Amino acid sequence: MPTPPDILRAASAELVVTDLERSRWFYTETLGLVVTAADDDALYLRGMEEYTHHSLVLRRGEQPALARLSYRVRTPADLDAAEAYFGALGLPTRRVPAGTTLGIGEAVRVLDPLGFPMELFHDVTHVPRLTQRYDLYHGVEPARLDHFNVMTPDIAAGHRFYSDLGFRCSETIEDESTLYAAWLARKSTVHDIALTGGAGPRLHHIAFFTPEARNVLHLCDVLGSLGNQAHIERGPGRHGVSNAFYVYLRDPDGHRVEIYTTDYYTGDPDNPTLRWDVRDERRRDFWGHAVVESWYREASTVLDLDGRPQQLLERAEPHEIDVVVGADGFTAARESLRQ
Ligand code: DHY
Repeated sequence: MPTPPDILRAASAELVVTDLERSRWFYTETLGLVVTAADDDALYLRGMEEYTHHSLVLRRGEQPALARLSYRVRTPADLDAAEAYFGALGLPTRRVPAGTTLGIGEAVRVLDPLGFPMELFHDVTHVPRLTQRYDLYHGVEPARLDHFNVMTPDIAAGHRFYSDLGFRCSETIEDESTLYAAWLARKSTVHDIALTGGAGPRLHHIAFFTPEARNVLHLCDVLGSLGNQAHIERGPGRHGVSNAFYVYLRDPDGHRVEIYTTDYYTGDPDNPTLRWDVRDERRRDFWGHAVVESWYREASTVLDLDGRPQQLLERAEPHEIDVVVGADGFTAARESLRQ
């Protein structure tokens, strides 16, 4: 096999949204992302600690969907490596010229074996640092895109694909026979991508890192004050997996966005994988709070390289929500509760 491309990090996502003005309100006024560029059909957004053009593109369209997950690679030569590597796996790849997405250089697009449209790029437009423009901070004071979370039926297959591509697995949820979820990283955090078991390919969520837990709490307070509490889906709380403080929101199209802070360093190459038992009530919420059913079941449509919605493949293995009792708060597997 050719050597895989050297991926640095999850760098940006492109979401199709149906009402660009309403999405602008949600992502800029409510969350506090900064507009790098805008035209009639798209918004290019970034956090306060992002020095590359954008980490989120919102593009106007008929149906809400994920158009693309983009990763930055270390050198321009990694694009050749990507074409050779994905080509050898028999995956459909496309090289697109610089500027196909505003601010992004030449890129390689590939449909990964899980059905997700993935893009790799190196060259990018750098933009002014806003890190110490405290006068501009608002909303949840988002620092940067942290990770993607995708829903896929076969977690073991996804784990294999990303591990071969050089991702390190930081944590899993499993039992004796089944892998329910996995968290994998290229940068030195808990993840750049997480795999959640379910019908797929669907986008479970994208996540932005915020400086402190108080930012998450303040956002929830503001959403409540303005009567916008329906945007809060799960949390706030402390994750078991990752140890991060979190809240999950749903944007005006139902795309899920996580606000995430204070996970831990994973950069040592032999960092051990933390394996959570699916029966441990602390794995998803460290305080044992219930996980709402919508969080397990709902996710965004994913487009192929030509912009067509992908067919869903059902999960053959047990669903996590079916092996825990309704909600995480009850802890035990169905079987053991019955005894
Ligand atoms: C978990 C989910 C995430 C994440 C870290 C940990 C586990 C969970 O609580 O569901 O989305 O970023």
